[in-house]
Amino acid sequence: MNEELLEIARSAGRRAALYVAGARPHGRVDVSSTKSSPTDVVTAIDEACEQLLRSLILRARPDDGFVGEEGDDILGSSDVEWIVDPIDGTVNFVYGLPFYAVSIAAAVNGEVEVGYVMNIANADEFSAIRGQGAWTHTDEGPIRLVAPPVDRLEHALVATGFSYVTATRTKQAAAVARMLPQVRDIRRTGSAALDLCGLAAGSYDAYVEQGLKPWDLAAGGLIAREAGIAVSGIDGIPGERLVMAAHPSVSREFFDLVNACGF
Ligand code: LIP
Repeated sequence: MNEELLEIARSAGRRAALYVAGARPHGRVDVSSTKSSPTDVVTAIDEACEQLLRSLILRARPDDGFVGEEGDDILGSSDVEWIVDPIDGTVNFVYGLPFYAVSIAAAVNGEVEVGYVMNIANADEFSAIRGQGAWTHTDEGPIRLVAPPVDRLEHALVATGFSYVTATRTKQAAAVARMLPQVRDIRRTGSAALDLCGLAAGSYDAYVEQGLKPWDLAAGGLIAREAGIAVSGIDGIPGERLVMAAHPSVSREFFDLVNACGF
């Protein structure tokens, strides 16, 4: 069943990515509305992409539930719920920075079983099935993702992100300032899904962020875990309050550093 769910996610994700890439005008994309703050933007392409994903996925599995960033949730009658971010990294999409992704996860009885993420800007694809590993997909075929170890925390390259809400960002910036001297460096790319896939692919060694929604985290979190990354949060559970992730070679030290820096 999980293989079928991944094939649905991949097929819909590829169609949606083609739509978004084709619909994006040259230059900056018009913003149609905002959400949690004046900088939390939504575009008409976000909304159209989510509607496309919803129609493609529910045409294949009409009894499933659907939770998307931009639209009304659908309570299904099956055991499967789709968790979808049509464009993760919306600000990057608006500005034309090449880090924005379609992110699709399928949860069965509440457990994320399948994750699919594609960077729409460069067609980098990542996928995972729970217990069966994480993969990136190239023209030569799928390549298994196994995250590399880090020799010491001071050599860890850390990805992070910030809330759209000014008061929260201020606290996050102070925490990152305390962390920066104790790690190799910080990267802030603007897409949680691609940050987590980056850990799986060895582009980063650790990640910390607060304020993630289920659609930011579901697919990328599974892909990172299936590549051997420890993904955690408050009381060990990643969620909106905190997501922290690192290779097991430094995860204990990194999680202690996250707490010590005041995230
Ligand atoms: C984004 C996240 C990112 C976070 C951004 C934003 P969106 O999601 O993926 O990690 O730092 O502030 O929340 O809003 O582009 O779907």
